[in-house]
Amino acid sequence: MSEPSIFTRILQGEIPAEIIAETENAFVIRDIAPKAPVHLLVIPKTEEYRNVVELAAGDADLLAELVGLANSVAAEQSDGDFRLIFNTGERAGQTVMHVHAHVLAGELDEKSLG
Ligand code: DGP
Repeated sequence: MSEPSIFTRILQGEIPAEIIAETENAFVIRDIAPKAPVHLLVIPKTEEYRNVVELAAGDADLLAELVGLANSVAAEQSDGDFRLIFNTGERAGQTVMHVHAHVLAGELDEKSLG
């Protein structure tokens, strides 16, 4: 087994982070380095899928759950409009190989990319 991802360690309480929303299969934290007034990460509890392509192929229902959770936290934390970004692969800026969606909301500009 490889080491648990940083998000699994957060979920298990090993690394401090406020879980601001949670469903049966996913949870939400604030990004440690926000790129927008509201910058959240929506993360499946399982780290089985490294990226959104694997998640879509392996568990489309879980992908839909992430999108629904993103929508509800964006409505709670901002005006309901949001940008949803899945960095996929290192050259696209993905640093944590445990699939997660960046939710960016508030006053956004073209640089507000997760
Ligand atoms: P990505 O680059 O797409 O893999 O996004 C990973 C994000 O995770 C990055 O924007 C920063 C965030 N992040 C990394 N470590 C931590 C942490 O310990 N706590 C929180 N809240 N966010 C983290």
